[in-house]
Amino acid sequence: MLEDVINFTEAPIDEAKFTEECRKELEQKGVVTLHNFLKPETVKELVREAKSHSDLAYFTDSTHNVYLTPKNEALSPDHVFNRQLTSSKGCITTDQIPEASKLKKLYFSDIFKKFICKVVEETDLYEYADPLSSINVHYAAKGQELNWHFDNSKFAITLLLQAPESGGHFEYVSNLRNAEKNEMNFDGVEAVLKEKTKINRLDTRPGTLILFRGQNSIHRVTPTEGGKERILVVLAYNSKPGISLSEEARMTFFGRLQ
Ligand SMILES: O=C(O)CCC(=O)C(=O)O
Ligand SMILES: [Fe+2]
Repeated sequence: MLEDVINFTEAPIDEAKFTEECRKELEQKGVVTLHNFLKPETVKELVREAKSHSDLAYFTDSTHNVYLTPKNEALSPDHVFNRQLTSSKGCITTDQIPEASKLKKLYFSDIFKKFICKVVEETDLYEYADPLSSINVHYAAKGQELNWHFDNSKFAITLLLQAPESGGHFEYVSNLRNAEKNEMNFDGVEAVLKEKTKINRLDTRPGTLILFRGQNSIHRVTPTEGGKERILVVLAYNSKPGISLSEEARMTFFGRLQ
């Protein structure tokens, strides 16, 4: 039952009025935050489940530019396009999440997909064709962070399961570039990296769902502080069936292809 997963009183995602409010909010702000989206007992269950599989997590200490692209040798090594940032992220993949998990119930639910379709203005949404990329559980222990980047995908859905004692904040600057027009906004990115721009921070708590347009909005997650790890779920969909995450990205994030 989806009612066991989603708190429909706080987030009536099956209602047209609520759905339209979320669509408008995403259009205007590039982000929708739904607190208490997950039922408290579901959060507890999912934390327990995530912890029981954390030994399977693949951790990478990767370096990347903010655009998540290979270097451009035509530009100097210290050009902002080539600036290398470090991220340490560990996650488990769709195939490592139990079939009976409430995460799968949510991800494959028609009601949830229909809601997301309307909010992001897509006709249909499909799972990834590869067995790894649709649902990921991320773990960030003390000192681990996800550095500044723009996403490759048009939108992302996250669910925070466990917040650290401090740190682990999701920070962003909206509409810093225009990927559709191939605008990179090097000066804008430079200003963010030098912390000369006003940076926004999202208020997120265990059970909060965030729907975020990260392709044009630069964002990061600050280092976890304290002994309690940050645990977060990413749900990813495609607008067309049969699409796999690129082999390069799968090797970087998961260390394997399947
Ligand atoms: O951990 C988060 O809150 C955001 C994750 C993220 O930005 C990403 O996976 O691209
Ligand atoms: Fe991201």
